[in-house]
Amino acid sequence: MRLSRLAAALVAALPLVTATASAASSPAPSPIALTSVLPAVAEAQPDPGNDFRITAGTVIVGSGEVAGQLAAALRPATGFALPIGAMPAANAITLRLEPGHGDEGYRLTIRRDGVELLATGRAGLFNGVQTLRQLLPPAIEADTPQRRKWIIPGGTIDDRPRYAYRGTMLDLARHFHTPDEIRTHIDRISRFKINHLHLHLSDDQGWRIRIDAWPRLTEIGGAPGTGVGGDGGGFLTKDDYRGLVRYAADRNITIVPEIDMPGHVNAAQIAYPELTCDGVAPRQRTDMRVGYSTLCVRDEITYRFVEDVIRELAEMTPGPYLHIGGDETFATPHGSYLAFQRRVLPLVEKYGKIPYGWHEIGQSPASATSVLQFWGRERNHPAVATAVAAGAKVIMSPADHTYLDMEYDLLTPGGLDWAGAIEVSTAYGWDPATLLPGIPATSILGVEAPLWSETLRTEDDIEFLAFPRLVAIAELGWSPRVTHDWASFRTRLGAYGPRWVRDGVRFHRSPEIRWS
Ligand code: TNX
Repeated sequence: MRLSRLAAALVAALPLVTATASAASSPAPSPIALTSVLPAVAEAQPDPGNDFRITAGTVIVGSGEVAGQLAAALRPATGFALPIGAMPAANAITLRLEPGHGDEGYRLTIRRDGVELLATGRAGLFNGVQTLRQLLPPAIEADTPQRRKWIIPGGTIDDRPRYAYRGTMLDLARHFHTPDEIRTHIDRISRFKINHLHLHLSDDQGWRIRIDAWPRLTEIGGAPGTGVGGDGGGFLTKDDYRGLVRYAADRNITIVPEIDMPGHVNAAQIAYPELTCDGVAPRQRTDMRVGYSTLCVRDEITYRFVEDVIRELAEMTPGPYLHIGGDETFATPHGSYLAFQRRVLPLVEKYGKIPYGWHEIGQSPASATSVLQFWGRERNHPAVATAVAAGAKVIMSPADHTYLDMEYDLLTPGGLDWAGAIEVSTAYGWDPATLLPGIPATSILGVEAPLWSETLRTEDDIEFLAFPRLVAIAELGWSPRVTHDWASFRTRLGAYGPRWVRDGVRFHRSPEIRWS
């Protein structure tokens, strides 16, 4: 009797013993869902029994630069060696090129015995690596070894962008940002598959890029005190700029340079008074008004200046776009504006670049081969519709949804308010394909969120206004419309918070989001 009771107890305990034994040999399931990625992935098939665990014996297999980037991202927190090899191996994360995944798409397969990342080219591999990093726990962001299990949820992701252009802009003219600050920003934005960084390099307050043929532009326009309110100042040398172009390219980001003209040129005219119609240097302006300056459209020297600037910028810019501004030209008569664009838009093409400008350039018939950056708040825009019908393409930056320099609400510090307060739900709550009636979806190249810098100086200021809103714009640009879902977005964003905390990013803790 006693014996059989003992036997029964033993039998009852058996499954428990077995369960404990199997838990020790296979990892606890990943707490992270395959679908938790920002921006949302196009397709995901979870396979919960098939999680992969990174261990001290894991190797990274791949011959290109992205394999090195992955290893560098995972080594600090795991403390593992994660050697890189070229030959197939067990317990490996394998990166491999294979046609059929599009310019930037990738396929990620995660199984107990290994991870495989496939892409047509380097850009797709880079994007897949960003996804992989988010599938690991937030502690992976730490820069010292963390004692924990590194489990990646099993399954397959097939991902690709909705739009080819997903951008953001930094304004170096109103407040200069140093190359170091720009590199840090590039690191942060590249995590969300942003692939263009537009640099606003000149404005009334300052001129921030060296042009050899017109050296006083930066000697005077980049001097100390040329930021808004007499702050800061500074400029990029050509080496700085080329270095940034390379740094960005390594992170799948194309630099888009902008010289704003024919308005927003006060700094240039102080340096070279011959660029005004009366030849008299204007007084220095570091206030925040716009629309008071204009190049002298009837003078030939204006076009020598513009051509030199375009040529030198094009020479150091491998990307396809050259942005010529064209906004808020209240001091340029309409006819003069059209005459200016008729000469200047073809000059951009002469130097091998696609002309890109604020949507006002759409008033010019010469803009048919250009890209218009729509920044308006109005939704009916006949001039833009006409330019698009003639062939122009559009990048969507509606100020009331994408302007990262607008305040979040009445209480948060920094930012302007002319386009309204923009909380995360406002940044997320629109569709680039349907915002402007009469613009066919095929004419829209993508989205961009500009960050004007009248009210910001430091890296912290940049981060606070950019994050988390920029992630909403990144998702509108990357993820298929069928994935658009505020409830899902805010959950995924809330779960991302600890990564920014680990990474030292001073993001806005929006009350709309439940931050974990
Ligand atoms: C409008 S948007 C501007 C900029 C200002 C910005 C401030 C656009 C094309 N021009 O000159 O910096 O508002 O939000």
